[in-house]
Amino acid sequence: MRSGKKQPNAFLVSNADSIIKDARSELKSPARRLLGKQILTLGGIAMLSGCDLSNDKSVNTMLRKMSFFNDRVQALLFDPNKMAPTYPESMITRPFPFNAFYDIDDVPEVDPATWRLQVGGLVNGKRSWTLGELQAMPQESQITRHICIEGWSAIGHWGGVRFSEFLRRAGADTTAKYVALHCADNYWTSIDMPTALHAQTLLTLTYDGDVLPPKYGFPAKLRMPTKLGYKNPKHIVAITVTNEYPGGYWENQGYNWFGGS
Ligand SMILES: Nc1nc2c(c(=O)[nH]1)N[C@H]1C(S)=C(S)[C@@H](COP(=O)(O)O)O[C@H]1N2
Ligand SMILES: [Mo]
Repeated sequence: MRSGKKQPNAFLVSNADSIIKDARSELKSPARRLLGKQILTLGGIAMLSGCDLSNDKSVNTMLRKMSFFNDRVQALLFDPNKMAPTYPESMITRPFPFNAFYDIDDVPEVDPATWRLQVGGLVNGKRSWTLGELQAMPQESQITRHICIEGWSAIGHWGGVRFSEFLRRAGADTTAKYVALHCADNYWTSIDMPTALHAQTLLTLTYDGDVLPPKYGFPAKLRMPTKLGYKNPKHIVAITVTNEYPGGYWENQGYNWFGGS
């Protein structure tokens, strides 16, 4: 790895603020006002989380509890039938930005001849898929906005297999809680099942009509316009359907797990 490694510290420092801000904006929706604005003071949060906030440890415990609370609120608010905005071809961002936890020179080289997509966990008959098999499945495409937590967004054009269709073919237990996605660069993330089954969640094999280039995640990237950039794994090699919380590379360093956009 080279110098381009990023640290999540700045995010952690502003975590308290952003969690409170998130919670406030959740409450803007009329349905959520029931909860009452009065809890959204530090004192209210202390009461809600049962922490006295008198030292760093209790502040950390409070933040962790608020973060899980935030995940649950986001999961409750997620509408499986609501589509993320789509855009005309003229609005595609060119060139589309590259981002990873390393520099572009360190993008993993995946050999399509030997690459397999393993599917395991709560599936009916664990097996692996070749790139040819995925390419032979019905393909869809989308022009959607990718939003990175680091402060940029860009509109891109991805094509591939609807993930709910892939999960069906893979015999996944769609009543399970989580789908974990493991990548060739040892990155990993995990998502809730309702998002996995969302109509715009796409196991992408192409970018802008061509085979997905290495920098954008060759051979397969899970694209979810309903989730922030770090929830969209590139170079996927294995998928696990599970009821055990799998976390993720950035999520385990303080990024919000639900990561809705
Ligand atoms: N395998 C892998 N997937 C990843 C990442 C990574 O470092 N490795 N970074 C994530 C982040 S933070 C972003 S913003 C997007 C960037 O995707 P792009 O390079 O196609 O723009 O990939 C996401 N998926
Ligand atoms: Mo990102």
